[in-house]
Amino acid sequence: MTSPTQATAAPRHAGARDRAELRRAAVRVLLRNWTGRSTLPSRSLYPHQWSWDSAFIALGLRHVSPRRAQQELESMLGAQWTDGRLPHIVFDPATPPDAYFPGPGFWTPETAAAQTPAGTSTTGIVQPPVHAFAAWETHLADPGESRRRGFLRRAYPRLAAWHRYLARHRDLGGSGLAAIVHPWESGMDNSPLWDGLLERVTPWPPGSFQRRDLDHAAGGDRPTDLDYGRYLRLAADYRDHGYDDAATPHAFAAEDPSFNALRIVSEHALARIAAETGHDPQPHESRARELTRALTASLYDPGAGLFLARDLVGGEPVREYGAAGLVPLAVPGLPVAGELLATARGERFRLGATRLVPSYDLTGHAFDPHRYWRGPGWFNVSWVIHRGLMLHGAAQDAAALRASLLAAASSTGFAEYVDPYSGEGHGTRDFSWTAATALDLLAQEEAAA
Ligand code: 9WN
Repeated sequence: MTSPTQATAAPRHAGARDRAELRRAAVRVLLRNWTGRSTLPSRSLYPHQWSWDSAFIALGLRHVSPRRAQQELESMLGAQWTDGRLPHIVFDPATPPDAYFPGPGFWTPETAAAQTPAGTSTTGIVQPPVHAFAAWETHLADPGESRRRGFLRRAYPRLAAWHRYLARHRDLGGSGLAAIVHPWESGMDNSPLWDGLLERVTPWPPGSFQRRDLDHAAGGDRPTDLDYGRYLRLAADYRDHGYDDAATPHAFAAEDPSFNALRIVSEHALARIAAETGHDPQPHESRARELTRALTASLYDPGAGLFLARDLVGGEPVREYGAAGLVPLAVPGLPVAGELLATARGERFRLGATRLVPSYDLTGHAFDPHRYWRGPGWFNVSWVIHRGLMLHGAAQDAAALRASLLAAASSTGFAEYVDPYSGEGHGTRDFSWTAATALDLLAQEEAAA
């Protein structure tokens, strides 16, 4: 493992030709991963449409084709359940059912079929609600085209229903914050934040299921079979209770600071979308303020200078420090932004010395620079933190992180995640949100020049 003292600074500046080449390469990735109605995160490892991936992909696509970015989001919104939830995966009918595990046969039959649009096959869990934010930003890329197509007019009721689902069905702790009921719902699946909570879950026995991810990625970069056994148990229990949040005896339930912070960012965007489409923005603005208060009161830990997740089964804060706890930096008007900035620059995350923001505490007992969400840096998370740095006046840190993200996207062939010290790529390559966030950062870099 590379030690912190060996961390090398990423090149800060690149020439115009390098930038143009990087842009072309990023566009090529998004074109290759486009199916005709949405973008696959990866043709090999993730051959379907994923929920929060689509939102990040739209943020990049809007610089290439605002219309395609709209379609990306419309395709996700088109798979909305009758209760308002947006599923974490929309299965691509053109992909063989056994190309990804757990595939459509695991999730959809019987219970879910009644709640999904006809002909659509989805999972029943969710992912972080970045969609309203992505929809608003997509609109801004070409407001004329967006209005002509009635993009926001059609999207608003669906986005509002999605947020209503979270408020009505996922406030399992009674604080107003939404609970996740599966680690996959955090999007940071294998984070050490969830280790203690998962110990209560009886895993499916090894050998009772056939993973497909290891056909496409190194075992040392991915979760273990024990993790998978637990993921499957939780998903099957939820499925077998009809994905009914009140009826399922959740063995895993947590308030995740990242999920809720992204929800607040999207609630602010919903207010703008409401105003643009002739609806009342006020309820969204009030909810964003209330949720910011609840997030800070319930999950901020002054001793750590970081937001912690809360275990709703055990009723205690989770004393593990992850990048999820820095994501609230993207929340406008966050009262503890200064403290969070200090933590980002401190020894746990070493902003400026690391290539991307590490997904987990560099000094933590479970830190691993290569394994899935247990240390490596992810481009979408760093993109959100970059936005937070800009929002809270840390323009220099933001510019350095931006340059470092672009250098890593380029040198790794748009890797899924990178060693936070060396910048070495891990997971799959030609990964869509890596290309999409690079496109957006290139546009921001150009605007700042
Ligand atoms: C399970 C698609 C998704 C991302 C998640 C990431 C990974 C899936 C997996 O890939 O999760 O949802 O099979 O490991 O953790 O954030 O949305 O890119």
